[in-house]
Amino acid sequence: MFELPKLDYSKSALTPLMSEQTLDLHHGKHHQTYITNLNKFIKESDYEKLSLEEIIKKSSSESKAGIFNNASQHWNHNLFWKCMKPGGGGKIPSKLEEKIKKDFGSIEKLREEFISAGVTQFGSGWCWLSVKDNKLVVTKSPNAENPLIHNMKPLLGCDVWEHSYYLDYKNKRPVYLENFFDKLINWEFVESNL
Ligand code: MN3
Repeated sequence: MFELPKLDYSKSALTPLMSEQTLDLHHGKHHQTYITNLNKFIKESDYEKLSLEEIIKKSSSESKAGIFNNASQHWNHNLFWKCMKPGGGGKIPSKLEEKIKKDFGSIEKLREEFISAGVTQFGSGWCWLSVKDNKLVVTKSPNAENPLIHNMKPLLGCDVWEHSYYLDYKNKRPVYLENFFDKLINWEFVESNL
């Protein structure tokens, strides 16, 4: 049985960039619902004994949409909560900074590509910084889809479903993404995923 992970910060700790009300609903209701559904779908099936990543890959290859969507969203949100911290953004640790400069040219270029991926994801989805064949890449994905199924290892993910920003930013998804990148990212955590 999968369980809702605790946040590493209080629900009010990211205010005003991400409000307590948003975290209450997003973590307490939306994320919990994915977990409740996942547990229900895999109960007494051959998925029950697999790890979350194994469930994502198997359900993707078998086109089991119900299992895939809920398993992938559980994984995505686990990453998302850890990618943020109070007083985030700012200086990127040196090992990750060097890798970003090597693969993107500059931090500014990564910022531009990452925000653009999130802004241009039509409808619900995610934008990502991942490693593919040893190189850092920015991608976007619709709905629950996760870079893992395309043989990438996500280091950083931002949720651009409306439930992630609408209470705090209304329709201004670009401002949400700028604040996420500049003031919320836990770069030490992102580097630890390298
Ligand atoms: Mn979400």
